[in-house]
Amino acid sequence: MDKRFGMFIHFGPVTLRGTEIGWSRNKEVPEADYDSLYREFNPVLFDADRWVKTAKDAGVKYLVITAKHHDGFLLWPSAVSAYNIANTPFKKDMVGLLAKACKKQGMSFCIYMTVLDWHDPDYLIHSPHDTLHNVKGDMPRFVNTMKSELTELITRYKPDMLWFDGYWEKPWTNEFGRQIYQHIKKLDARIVVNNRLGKESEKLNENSVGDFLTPEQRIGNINMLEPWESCITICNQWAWKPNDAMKSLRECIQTLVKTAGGNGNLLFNVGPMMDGRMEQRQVDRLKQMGSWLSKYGEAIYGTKGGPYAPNEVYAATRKGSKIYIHLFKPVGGSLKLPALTGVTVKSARVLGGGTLKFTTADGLQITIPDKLPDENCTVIVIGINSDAEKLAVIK
Ligand code: FHN
Repeated sequence: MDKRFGMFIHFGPVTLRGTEIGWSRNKEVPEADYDSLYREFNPVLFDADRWVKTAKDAGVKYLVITAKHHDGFLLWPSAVSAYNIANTPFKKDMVGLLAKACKKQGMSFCIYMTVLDWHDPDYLIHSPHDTLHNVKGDMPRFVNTMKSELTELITRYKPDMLWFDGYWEKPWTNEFGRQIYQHIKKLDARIVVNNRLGKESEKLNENSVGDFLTPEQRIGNINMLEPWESCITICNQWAWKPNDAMKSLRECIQTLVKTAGGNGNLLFNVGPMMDGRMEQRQVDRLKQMGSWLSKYGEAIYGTKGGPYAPNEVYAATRKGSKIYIHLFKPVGGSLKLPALTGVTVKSARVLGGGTLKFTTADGLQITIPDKLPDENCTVIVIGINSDAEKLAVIK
């Protein structure tokens, strides 16, 4: 959770069509066409070191690659299923190259794997768009195949975290989820697992399987008790889409800040192009986020969310005796915050800038310059006389 900011990468042969990974199979792309894309898949400009450097330049601390998405294609050379990258013109072990580049650059390496696989005849649903004609399938055999694939991924690439997906379809059960979770922990007890092995997706309890909550395409609510991570796309589509709308720098920064302000992480998704490059405009946007974090990262990494719950004007994070107020818009010269009961406010200043006048006569009022030092998100640091992390959340 201290890492706060991850990069999600959705990639596979579907980039040859520019449609959504998995979901466009049997929809925009006929099944036979989709399932033969691997024969043309050759991202010759893929450079693992460059992808990881792009992540580092963005201020990202962990990277999650879709090693296997719902279309069943494996981005690593597997002895379990022939539908894998070794049998493409590209041939190279993309997962292995990324794991190596992450290790070299000090980036935490993580793997995404789906528990549904519309390509595998053992899985009971062959297409989300045509559930009337399900295949016979064999789920126990399907789960064993998954265990073998996970054994390859865990023993070869030693991921720090496994990000599962696809829990919502009928054939998957909590019991299968628990079997997989135990299989993982037996191989490497240190691996962190998200909550999408289980059917319960909204809370961590006896019906859920996994270690953290995963709100998707939205910023999670402030939650000081359960670890959570929002997964959100920098564009609209998860996999690469030509001319997809991209989020503004303001929206990118404020999404990260509001996530941290809620005590959560942001897993921010990019979809590299068919030739293996990330779009330059996305690389540039990520670099702009990294430049913001190079100035204000102390207010994000290793902090807790709160004590003020995020809203449309500000979000708050805290560490030790400091409270960071992340201001999203001008406030007409004065920012009024609810009182911090039982606390003495000792100082207020712009992070990286000058001191600010404040009064605690009526709540906490801080004088704010009309022109904000950073129009996307200005950070103010409040010094108090106690441990800010012990304060209750103020909504
Ligand atoms: O179906 C997937 C989708 O393609 C994407 O991988 C997201 C990322 O979390 N998860 C599923 C949609 O909930």
